[in-house]
Amino acid sequence: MKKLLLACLAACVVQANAQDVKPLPPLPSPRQQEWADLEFYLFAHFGPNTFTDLEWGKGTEHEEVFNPSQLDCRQWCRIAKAAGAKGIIITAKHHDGFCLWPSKYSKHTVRESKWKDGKGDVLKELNEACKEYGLKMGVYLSPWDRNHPTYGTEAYNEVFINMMKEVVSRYGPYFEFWWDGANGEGPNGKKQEYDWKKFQETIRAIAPKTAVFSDIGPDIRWVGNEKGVAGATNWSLLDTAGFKRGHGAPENDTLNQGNVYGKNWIQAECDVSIRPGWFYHKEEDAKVKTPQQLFDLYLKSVGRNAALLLNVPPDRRGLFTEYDSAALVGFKQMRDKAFAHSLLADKTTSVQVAGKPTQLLADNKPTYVVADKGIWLAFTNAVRVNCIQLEEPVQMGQRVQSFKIELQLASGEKKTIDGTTIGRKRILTFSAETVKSITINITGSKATPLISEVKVFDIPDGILLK
Ligand code: FUL
Repeated sequence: MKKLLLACLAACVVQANAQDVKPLPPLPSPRQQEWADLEFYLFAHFGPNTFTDLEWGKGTEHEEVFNPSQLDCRQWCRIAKAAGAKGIIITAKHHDGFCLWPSKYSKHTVRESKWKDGKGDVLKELNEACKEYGLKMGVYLSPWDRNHPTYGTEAYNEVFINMMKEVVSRYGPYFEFWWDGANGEGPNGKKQEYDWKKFQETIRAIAPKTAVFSDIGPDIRWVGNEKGVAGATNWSLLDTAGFKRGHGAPENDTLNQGNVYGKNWIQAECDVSIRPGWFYHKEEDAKVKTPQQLFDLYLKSVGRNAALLLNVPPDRRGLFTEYDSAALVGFKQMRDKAFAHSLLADKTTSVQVAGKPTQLLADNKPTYVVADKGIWLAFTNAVRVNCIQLEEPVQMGQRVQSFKIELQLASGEKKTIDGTTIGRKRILTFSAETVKSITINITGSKATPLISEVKVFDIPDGILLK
């Protein structure tokens, strides 16, 4: 009965306050929302560099160098799945121009290698494995090409477009298409003028549901560093007028934090490698990030309104190594332990919004509370707390500019935590306190502040970096 009453009051609060709230543009497109819900997925840098120990292949490598002895994309997918990743983006073609599929538009491909007598096709194998394991597939295609004979001439733009069409029609659909902004010299010493306008028209026409990444979108933006760290202030909004991809992109700080009044919805993605390099190097086996470090990156990416694209480079066998796989599984176990149970789900908790009891709307995304009068969480018995998660209903636009959280401690003291943006998900961690109640006040907002989720956690010791 009490539960029913609470639910009814919750509904009343939502309806009464929410009716005059209008969405605040810019808003995410359905394609962007679907992508954002994935949160965490893998990158796989694989190609001739794996065998030559380089990071940027020269484009002159003989195709024979590419010869994985036991390539098994199902193993990648099995591990990705165990890590709780939702998809894998593969470097179909890196700057060295080598194509991991037998492209009609290049003579520098798996077809010219000795691997499987030239009959192999990494994209096909990954596509099949992703389907088997229920993972999404994405593609990285570098416009910079140090091998293609047409690079540096207008003809290359057509080559790149044809390659996009080829990989989409053969192995699509993709959840994400990754355009690298790097632009250096090709084999004839010339740089290319990329026809981005045409590239974009093409990808929209052939893959309308695919979210497209580059430094400045159109759908997903680079976070401005390769460390996996989004700004503590992070708007999903960006001004792109007057900017270009690559060298003409906004300052890294701007990409890292977005623009508070940005005209376009372009959420950030944090790309980072599990090892120092993007490609596999044996000497880095001992430098794989620990589960704790990965957990910290999760807090600084997903927990700061961005996505986490974690690179796990297959080795010369064509397999994820035991080191990477152990770290990934450890990372998953930490997430499971940390976020298994929100203390607000406990019966002894009461939640009030604007002075009225409510339930905070777990797993009910279209719903939210108007939070201009504060949210109050009280525990009958004091609880140990070191993490609070907040979410805005981003389909209504990103609104909150600042907030203040006050912890009323069992000792009688108070502790205050200040924050700025929230967005899709904001996870705050702090040293553990024994808490009687928590007050969340939105202190700055571009429009009526809306909150769709609050969770409170006691993350076990040994997970958070000191
Ligand atoms: C950069 C490239 O130059 C690196 O090799 C790597 O692929 C990284 C993800 O993007 O622009």
